[in-house]
Amino acid sequence: MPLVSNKVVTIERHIIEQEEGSDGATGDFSALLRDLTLAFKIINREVTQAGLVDALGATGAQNVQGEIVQKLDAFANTVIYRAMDHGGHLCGMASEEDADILPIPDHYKRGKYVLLFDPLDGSSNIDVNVSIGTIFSILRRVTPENTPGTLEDFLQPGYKQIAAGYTIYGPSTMLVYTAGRGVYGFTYDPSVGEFLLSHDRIRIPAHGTIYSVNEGNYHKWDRRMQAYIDWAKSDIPEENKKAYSLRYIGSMVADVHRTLLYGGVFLYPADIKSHRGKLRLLYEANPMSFVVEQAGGRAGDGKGRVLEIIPELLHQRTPLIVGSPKNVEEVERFLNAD
Ligand code: AHM
Ligand code: MG
Repeated sequence: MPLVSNKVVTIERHIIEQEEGSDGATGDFSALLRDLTLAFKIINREVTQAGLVDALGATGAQNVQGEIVQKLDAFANTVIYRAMDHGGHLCGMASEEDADILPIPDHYKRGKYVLLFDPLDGSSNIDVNVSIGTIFSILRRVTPENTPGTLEDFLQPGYKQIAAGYTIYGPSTMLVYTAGRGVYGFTYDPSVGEFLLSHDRIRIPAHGTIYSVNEGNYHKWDRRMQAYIDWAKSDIPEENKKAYSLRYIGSMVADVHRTLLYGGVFLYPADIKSHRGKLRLLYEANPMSFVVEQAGGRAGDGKGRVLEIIPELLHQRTPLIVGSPKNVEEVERFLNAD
């Protein structure tokens, strides 16, 4: 993958340059992404301090600033809402943490986009210092301008996304996004407080040798899914195939990020307990599928393309198979077998 050579490009500059090249650009969209970036920086600050909360906030209930210590996912949720409610770019938001649409307060201007987000994905990893992430998706509203956003604005298929991406809080913090013209990755430099372009035009390998799935669910899967996993971890000399490696972090952002860079496949299939899988279509599957497709990958639910699913519910779940095009085809071959 080509690393950027000599130019230092902040995410802000990059977004502006991208928007300048598109028809009918008003700067509105750049400003929206800029506001979102601020929220990610604040969340990053808190996530990287997480282990210190107990040490510093000895009384338990308050941190060093005298604020009530919130759980990190609730904190991230509040930060994104507060960073985005007054910019004038959105007519509503929806979060994995909230049952209903989050309205824009009446005293703020309403804009032409809606934002959907998972404020801190990978909840089981939050307290153990393992990579977690924020996922976002932006759609253009379909209801009349200057009115409050309604469910109709949110329940749009994933191929209508204007932009999507994620921030991964790991050994370093990275923001990866697409606005429909390729995928770009920025690494956060805390010393200057900026996300700097580090991964230009990311392309996923056509095929990889890693599969990523919670194999503890094996006995709850359909036999076709079991057959794929059995095949994936087998040496098959007549096919010239070696056993794939298994990597599973349990944070979708981290597992998909690795898949994007190294190739392979990430799966969260349906099982006998969860007939529609676990992951949420609007906050998790759609944005990650958009990113991976834009990088040359593929994303399906076992029946068709994830981005073509017509959502019926805000918190709808979907099975997900996402990654290198050839790996996803391999899975689909098994799932479509008799
Ligand atoms: P969350 O939104 O509660 O964090 O759940 C989503 C996460 C994904 O990041 C991850 O891929 C998956 O749940 C892991 O689930 P499991 O623990 O069943 O393997
Ligand atoms: Mg989640």
